[in-house]
Amino acid sequence: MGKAERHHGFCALCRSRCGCINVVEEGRLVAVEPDPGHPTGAHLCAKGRAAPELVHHPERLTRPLRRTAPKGAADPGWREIGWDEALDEIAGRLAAIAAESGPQAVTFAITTPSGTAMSDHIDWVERLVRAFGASNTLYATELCNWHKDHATAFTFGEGVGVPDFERAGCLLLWGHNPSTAWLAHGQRLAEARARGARVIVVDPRRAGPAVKADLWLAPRPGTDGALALGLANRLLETGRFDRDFLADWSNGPFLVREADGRFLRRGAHYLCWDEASGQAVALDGRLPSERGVAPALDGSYEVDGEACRPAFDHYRRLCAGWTPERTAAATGVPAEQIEAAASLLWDSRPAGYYAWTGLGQHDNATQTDRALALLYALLGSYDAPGGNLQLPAVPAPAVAGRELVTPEQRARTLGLAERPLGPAAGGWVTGADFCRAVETGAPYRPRALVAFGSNLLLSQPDPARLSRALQALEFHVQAELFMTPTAALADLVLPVSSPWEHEALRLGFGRLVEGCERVQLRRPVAAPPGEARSDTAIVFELATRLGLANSFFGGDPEEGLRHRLSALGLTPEELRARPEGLPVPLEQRFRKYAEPAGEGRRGFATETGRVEVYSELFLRHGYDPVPAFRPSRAAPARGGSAARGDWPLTLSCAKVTQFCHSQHRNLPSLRRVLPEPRAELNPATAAAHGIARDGWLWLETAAGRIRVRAAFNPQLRPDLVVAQFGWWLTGRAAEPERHPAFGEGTVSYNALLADPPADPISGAPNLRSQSCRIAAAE
Ligand SMILES: Nc1nc2c(c(=O)[nH]1)N[C@H]1C(S)=C(S)[C@@H](COP(=O)(O)OP(=O)(O)OC[C@H]3O[C@@H](n4cnc5c(=O)[nH]c(N)nc54)[C@H](O)[C@@H]3O)O[C@H]1N2
Ligand SMILES: Nc1nc2c(c(=O)[nH]1)N[C@H]1C(S)=C(S)[C@@H](COP(=O)(O)OP(=O)(O)OC[C@H]3O[C@@H](n4cnc5c(=O)[nH]c(N)nc54)[C@H](O)[C@@H]3O)O[C@H]1N2
Ligand code: SF4
Ligand SMILES: [Mo]
Repeated sequence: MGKAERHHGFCALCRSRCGCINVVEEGRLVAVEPDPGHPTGAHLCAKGRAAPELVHHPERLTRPLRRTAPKGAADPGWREIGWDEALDEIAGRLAAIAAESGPQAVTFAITTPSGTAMSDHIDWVERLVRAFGASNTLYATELCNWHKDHATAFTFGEGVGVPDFERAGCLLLWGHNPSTAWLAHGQRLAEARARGARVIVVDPRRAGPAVKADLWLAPRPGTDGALALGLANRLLETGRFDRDFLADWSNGPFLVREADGRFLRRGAHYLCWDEASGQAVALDGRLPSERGVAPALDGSYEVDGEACRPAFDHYRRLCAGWTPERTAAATGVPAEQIEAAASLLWDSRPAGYYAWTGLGQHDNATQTDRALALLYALLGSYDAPGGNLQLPAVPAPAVAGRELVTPEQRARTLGLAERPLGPAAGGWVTGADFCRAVETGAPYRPRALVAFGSNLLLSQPDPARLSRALQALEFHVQAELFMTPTAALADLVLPVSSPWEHEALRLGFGRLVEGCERVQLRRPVAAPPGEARSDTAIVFELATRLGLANSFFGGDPEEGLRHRLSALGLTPEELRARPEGLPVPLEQRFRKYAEPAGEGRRGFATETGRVEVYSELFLRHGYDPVPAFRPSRAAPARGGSAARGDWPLTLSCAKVTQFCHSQHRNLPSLRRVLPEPRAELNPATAAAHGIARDGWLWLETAAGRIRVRAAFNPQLRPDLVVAQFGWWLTGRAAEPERHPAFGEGTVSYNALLADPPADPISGAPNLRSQSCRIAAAE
């Protein structure tokens, strides 16, 4: 055995990006260990520790592959080709399609940077998409981060931020399980609890932090919006809300005309009712409190002959309908728990919160996000110490190329006409919109797909439909580590390096200001298998062949890196000499909305410059201006409607610690822990169906059925089943049996969802409150 070398790095496999020490012997990665000196290096999860199995996996792709058999053939007839041939062909085909049909005929897919190492490359990949002139990126954002990052901006003008774990008095986790999904957050939450912070978890499942929480609320899946309104109602009815914050910093005081729901304006100014002078006054850049104005938040007024009410009154009346009894009936959360949660939130301020896919994967997710954001606004903790913070970032120039997007390019994004405020506004196409355009050719037909990762057949709902759409494409390129069901449909497959095999720059690790300050250039510690290359290298090569070298630093990634670092006064050489990273000093400022800006204050980046209690933007688009709750809808039965009684159980899903999405089933140490797909259910429900502990069961929806093992969970509602998604390898890890992504014999959760109903604003399909039934399968 040679001498082991130890290299600083960070694990890029998920959002946590844990600092680590990579242990290398004779060119092989043999272990990955925590790096306690790193802002996120205190712990590693099993996936990070299993990295050597990933890096040196015998099934890694090693050479570019070309399909020689037609799509649909059982064997694609892969033939190894050289990189030049592959890249020349891709550039040639893309250029030809763009010349004939416009660059919008080429769709790109980008795998999630929260559950893969795509975070190493995404800026450059996005730059390629934008510079090429493409209008559509399949990015799973509607299933993943869009609500917390973009829907929240309808209320606060920016994304959810992160809770100030170290100073919060209360932490509210809503459909987010950091123990599984974000180790560094899980760790900070545990520390916060240890120093006495209170914790409230809203999750139908008692998992992760819910186990030790002060309060665990378990709503029926998809009823979160009603719960948020019911909680707000308790605070409003009892006067427990930060009235001063709302009066100065929200549009709650703005008068809304009864006639059309629009804000009352005088010239360019909004009006509020001043209780001090008993008349309507125009709001200007100054705060009401600075002008001695006492804005009304409730009541009805007549101004210039128009009947009107403050925006806040609309919200209050909406919430008033959500009495504890009605909320309890709608959500299944007992009224006492609703009151207890409201009290805990208020009494232990400042509060921080986080919500993720438990909230997002629903067909009512956008308004649920609004309802939760407004509940949070009532507490007055926004961007305050102990509240949700917008963290500082090192001032490196952005290279993702947003400035390259033309208005015409953006206007062509599929889904923009149907959902102008949704992901399409950012250039992201939903899976369903992509399929529809391929099927109908309207408004135009996507002809090619260039995918940087993504296992669409497993991660998107309705894989049968998606498979037909992918096979209808003229040209499909997939950059991958492994031959997945999705890659198997491609014309060309490109082998990519794992994060231990290429260099990557990380600007900040998000833990307090010290974490944000850390700039690290992770060094490769192993050679890529065969000819695998990094996504970044592929992007620069393609950009050069597409004549875009001018937008790509002459086609040289090193120059791109130098450019980014020069703004920080750093060079690649300096960072390479300091593999643990260097700090770029930053300052954490609080309540940035109150900072002076021009004549007034910075405010919030919304239409009204205030926290939007009432969204006139939504009203103009035909959506509820205050977040009325609409129950989620189950997918229709194939070929007509089935009787409701046929599908008596609710089906939801959650992630598991051992795997990310459809990945990692082939890593033996992880697979040993979780050998087969499981579904949690109440033992009483299992007993009623003759299903034994750990026994096999059929999980069936109107669209299909999968066979999974029963995992008993006595704390789960008896009418709920929570399954795992992403399974397609079910044999032993050494020789993984491959299952189809859909059809008989599949184990993929998403095959249970055919054309599920989608959120009217974001297009998020309902993945987590479906109707199902179960039967013993032994
Ligand atoms: N180990 C691991 N870590 C990951 C990933 C992974 O695949 N595996 N993926 C990464 C990515 S891309 C993401 S987006 C994040 C996701 O991170 P999270 O969203 O935190 O992860 P999930 O487990 O998908 O969902 C969180 C919780 O939502 C609950 N839930 C289900 N239905 C509902 C509902 O209707 N209402 C509420 N309130 N809760 C509900 C589930 O029981 C689950 O505990 O994780 C990232 N980290
Ligand atoms: N039912 C259900 N469906 C879901 C979810 C759910 O909770 N329930 N979660 C949703 C969420 S939050 C998300 S983000 C999506 C994720 O959807 P996807 O982005 O499709 O994620 P994966 O299924 O993990 O597929 C990622 C693929 O990229 C490859 N890969 C990994 N790293 C790299 C890399 O660095 N470069 C390249 N080129 N390829 C790489 C992997 O080998 C893998 O095949 O799934 C969504 N789908
Ligand atoms: S939580 Fe696990 S997979 Fe995610 S970055 Fe940390 S070690 Fe890697
Ligand atoms: Mo995600």
